[in-house]
Amino acid sequence: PADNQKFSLQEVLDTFKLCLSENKEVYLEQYVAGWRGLVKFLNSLGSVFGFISKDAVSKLQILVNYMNGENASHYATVQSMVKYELDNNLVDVNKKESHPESGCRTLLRLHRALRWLELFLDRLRTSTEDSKTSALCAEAYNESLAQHHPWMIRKAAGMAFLVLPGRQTFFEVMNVGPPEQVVAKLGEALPLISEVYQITEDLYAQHNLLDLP
Ligand code: 1PZ
Repeated sequence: PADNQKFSLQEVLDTFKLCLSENKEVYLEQYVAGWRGLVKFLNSLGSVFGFISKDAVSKLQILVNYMNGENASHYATVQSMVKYELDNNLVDVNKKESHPESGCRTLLRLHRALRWLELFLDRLRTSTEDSKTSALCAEAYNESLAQHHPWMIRKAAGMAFLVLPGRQTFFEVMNVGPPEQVVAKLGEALPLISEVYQITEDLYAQHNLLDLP
């Protein structure tokens, strides 16, 4: 159907809800599905964001290839992926060598972007009618992802932020109804995203994976 490409915050919320197993493992399939929803949203904002969504899509594809590959069973959760790749020396730890596209390093890029999302959505949630989405977005970016990006990317990102739609349009694209409802939905979504982020962050910290090249 035509609205296949249409973003709904509810849908993303649902997939992030399904991300966590009973014992708090992160299912890769739902994680990737959650990101797919976000990419849809990004695409609906315009082609200026193409360079960002392209990178996200190519990283999702790397993960999907592992999930569908011969070692698929090890790529059920982030926890099983980390264990499998580390146990089998499939991760370049200090510099890019024979495994430049490990699942661990690929997911780390998305994980860092999830922190940006958390900060940005929280700013949107607590923003007022006259808030500028570009400023909210830039603040969230500078506090998170920017610290991992070289100058050129930071510049390009900063320029893309400038053409973000205003708060009202932004809320409309989320497809959840009037602003009060968007704010409520964001309040619902944030703890879920935060929990997935924190569990991944703790796992990566525990295994010393937070600086993978
Ligand atoms: C709603 C506005 C969207 C703003 C998104 C904010 C993020 C800006 C990120 C700009 C980076 C795009 C170019 C690619 C950079 C890559 O070099 C890095 C590192 O990967 P490596 O080179 O090491 O393989 N890629 C990333 O940091 C992953 C970025 C994913 C961004 C996904 C954003 C999804 C937005 C959802 C919108 C609701």
